[in-house]
Amino acid sequence: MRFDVFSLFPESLLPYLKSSILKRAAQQGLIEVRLHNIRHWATNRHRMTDDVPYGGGSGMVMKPEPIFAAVEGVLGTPPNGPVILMTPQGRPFTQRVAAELAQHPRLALLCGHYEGVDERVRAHLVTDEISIGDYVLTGGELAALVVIDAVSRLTPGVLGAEDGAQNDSHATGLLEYPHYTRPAEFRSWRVPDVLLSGNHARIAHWRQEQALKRTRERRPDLLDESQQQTTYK
Ligand code: 6GU
Repeated sequence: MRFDVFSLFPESLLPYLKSSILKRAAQQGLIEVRLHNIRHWATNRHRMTDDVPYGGGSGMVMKPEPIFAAVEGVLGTPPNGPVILMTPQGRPFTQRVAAELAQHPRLALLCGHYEGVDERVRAHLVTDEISIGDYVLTGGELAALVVIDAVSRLTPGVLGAEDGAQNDSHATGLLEYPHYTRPAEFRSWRVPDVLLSGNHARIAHWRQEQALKRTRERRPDLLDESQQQTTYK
């Protein structure tokens, strides 16, 4: 899986990409993340990447020229593969969307900043828009990291075991059952007997029951099959 990230602050993604599982995945050649600074494609006198909004109002808007030049320069004209704008106005990011994106060999992630990007970028360059939740971030960089992380761990080989992601919360449609490790007793709190029983059928049954109970208590909305998926563009 290859990711091309377009941002005014691409270095802000580095520490996370250089840690733990994503670092190892990149070292093994399973993922490749290329970071592109949009400012490098700004050709005006002060390498300006934003400007005041037509019609007035507060905040700055990211100019279209450097964004088109950056994305088309890296991905061709028209761009090869999805070009995803990270924005609170996008479709909600879910495990299902992560699985859908993981089917592509290559994703471009465009991080907005300030009040947003010129509408012509959304209308004529971007093929998808994603939000990671109903709150507003200062920019799309953290959201891009969230997408890279969730999609990478669905990329074959990135997680240790072949079926590493199969039982995740949300992958099954349910929250995960409780996990325990040694010691069997810690500060008088004991691990449930069933998990020490060695009876794999009983353990599987208990886990399924716990997953259902937990989902009912915490996220009853996940059990509601009438839920609809948002589609976009
Ligand atoms: Cl993708 N970007 C920004 N700036 N804020 C967000 C978001 C994205 N998703 C939720 N809030």
